Amino acid sequence: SYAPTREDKFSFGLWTVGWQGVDVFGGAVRPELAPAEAIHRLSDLGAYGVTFHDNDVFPFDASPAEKEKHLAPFRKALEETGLVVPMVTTNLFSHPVFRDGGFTNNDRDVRRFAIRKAADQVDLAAELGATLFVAWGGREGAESGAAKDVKTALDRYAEAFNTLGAYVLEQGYDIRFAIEPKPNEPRGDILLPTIGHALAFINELDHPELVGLNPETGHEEMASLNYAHGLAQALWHGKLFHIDLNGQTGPRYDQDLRFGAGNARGAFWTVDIVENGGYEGPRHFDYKPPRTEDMDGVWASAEGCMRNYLILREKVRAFRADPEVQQALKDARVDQLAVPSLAAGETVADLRAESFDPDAAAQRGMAFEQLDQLALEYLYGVR
Ligand code: GLT
Ligand code: MN
Ligand code: MN
Ligand code: MN
Repeated sequence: SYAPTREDKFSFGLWTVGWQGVDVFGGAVRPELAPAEAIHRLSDLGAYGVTFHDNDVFPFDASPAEKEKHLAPFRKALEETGLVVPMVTTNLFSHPVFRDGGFTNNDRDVRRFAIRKAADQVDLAAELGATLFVAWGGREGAESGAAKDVKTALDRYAEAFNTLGAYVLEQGYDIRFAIEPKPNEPRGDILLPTIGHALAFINELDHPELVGLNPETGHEEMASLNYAHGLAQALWHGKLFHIDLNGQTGPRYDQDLRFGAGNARGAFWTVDIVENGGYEGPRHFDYKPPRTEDMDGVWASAEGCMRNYLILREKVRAFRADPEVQQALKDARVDQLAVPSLAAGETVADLRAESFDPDAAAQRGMAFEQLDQLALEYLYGVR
């Protein structure tokens, strides 16, 4: 059976199952979902954690007393279910004040407010025991040319992370930040559009060790990039702090399908790298139950995310354990890539001193197709 347990570390954003289906062409198709109810339902389905934006739980303009009123049932549901909050994030995109973004808004007063709003949510993260703070800058960007001075905007973007990093250190919080790249939508061009852009940006910060990545399947695939490769590179840099799993069918609008829908082959290699690449964080789903669904469909899709992950995990394990696959890996010389090209102490002079016959080497095929076919046969369910 593919029934999830808490050891599987599945988590969901409150905004996923709580999405009412509002899009640019139509209004809500589903009722509001109280955070406490979402927590109970997700717990019953086998999740271990929930994540949320400040304004998924209390309104934008809530007074401190109103905040507490909304937080009380939320906290109670966490206690009753034992669900954890591994990650939190801030909504710096819905309110009209963020029409030009938060941290990189041209208006200084809005930037100061955005940093303050994020800092408030950092406090709540610490209180709830969350160790990760996701920053999705969906409104940080532009549709036009001269309106956004990108180099200066990056100065302000860095300033925001430096300020929040200093705040976390000063408060002694055990919290790190994870930037979530996205190429476009809602802005025409978003800043830090891919994993690679974000990795390079992080290196310019005051405390790069405090900042990593939260790559989302669909966001990389919207840019025709290979999500599993992106995760592998983030791991290589020690920067895979969190993941947003969902489904996407090629370069088009952000579909946020349930995990395993869309690019199924990509999902197979995603599970392979998540399971075997050294990532130990939550398996977090950030998807949107399609607008066609009622609440039963919402819970079916949440269950589907976890089942698809477990189905693929089983297939990946069987693939890796198969002696035929191990032979095919050898035939493809995957093990040879792990041998350094130069032995210890060797230099270019040693390379020049050796004889190499390119024409002979050029005769060798790589035997990759045979290996890939084995993977597909596991995916297609015939092995
Ligand atoms: C929003 C966005 C997601 C981000 C969330 C975190 S909010 O739904 O589309 O990809 O992960 O801010
Ligand atoms: Mn996301
Ligand atoms: Mn998305
Ligand atoms: Mn999204």
